[in-house]
Amino acid sequence: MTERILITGAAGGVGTLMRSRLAAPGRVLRLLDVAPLPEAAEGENVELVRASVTDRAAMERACEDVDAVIHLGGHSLERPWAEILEVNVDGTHSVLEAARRRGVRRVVLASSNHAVGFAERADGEAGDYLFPKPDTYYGVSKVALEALGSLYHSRYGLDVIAVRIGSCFAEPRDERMLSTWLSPDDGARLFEACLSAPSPGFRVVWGVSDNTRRWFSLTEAEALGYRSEDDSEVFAEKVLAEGGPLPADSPAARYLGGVWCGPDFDTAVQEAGA
Ligand code: 15L
Repeated sequence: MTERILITGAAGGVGTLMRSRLAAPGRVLRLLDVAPLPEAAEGENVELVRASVTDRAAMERACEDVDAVIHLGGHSLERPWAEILEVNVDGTHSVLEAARRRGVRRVVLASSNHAVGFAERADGEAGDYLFPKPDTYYGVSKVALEALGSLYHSRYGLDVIAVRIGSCFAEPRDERMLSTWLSPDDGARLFEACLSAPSPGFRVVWGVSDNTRRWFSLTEAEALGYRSEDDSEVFAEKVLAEGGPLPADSPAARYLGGVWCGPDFDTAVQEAGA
């Protein structure tokens, strides 16, 4: 039987890294984005949908005959409040509501370390389900995403897994990412575990590789069947030679969210001009 997975935000950074990695025999990837998506390559089993996650009617059509949704869509960086509210919060509501109406039983949500960005590194390994401590409006939207996922599980019985992604890039880019890195291959392993775990209910899991310098629990992700095979340490020498260590007393060194906890990400003050 053919399985169909809808991926929102498929043209974005994580979506692009996952497109080839989540391809599998007997699986159709329905790729949705408001931005243009690269055409299907030879032999690629994909359906392309150009739409915004905020367009409820389009989302309902996109959820037709779908087995599971991986919701990566939305702003991936800090933005003014109105934009975060519309795209990240309303957008996630639209995705979950479309899934409910079309009978999709499982939704995997891209949450972020920035949902708990103001948690202090000195407090030790960040556990699964660490209470929210967002560092930005973007972080607040990820807390809302998790709350919406919890609601749609409790009230409607959808299986919902919120993955608090660390830093999913081809390679770690700075010292912090030696701790927060989720290798693209591990990302695909984790999403596969989220898709296949029997009856997960509602979960919040960390999305990171088993890095030597990891600050995060892997307990809940491993309970779903995830096994990391990568470690950022292989990049450590190069990364530290390029960027050097962070000043120990900087917000970037103190908090999980790194520089997002510093003044450059104080959107309220920037929006007010004071
Ligand atoms: C995120 O949530 C962002 O989407 C991504 O661009 C990175 O900044 C990442 O977090 C991170 O914290 O490294």
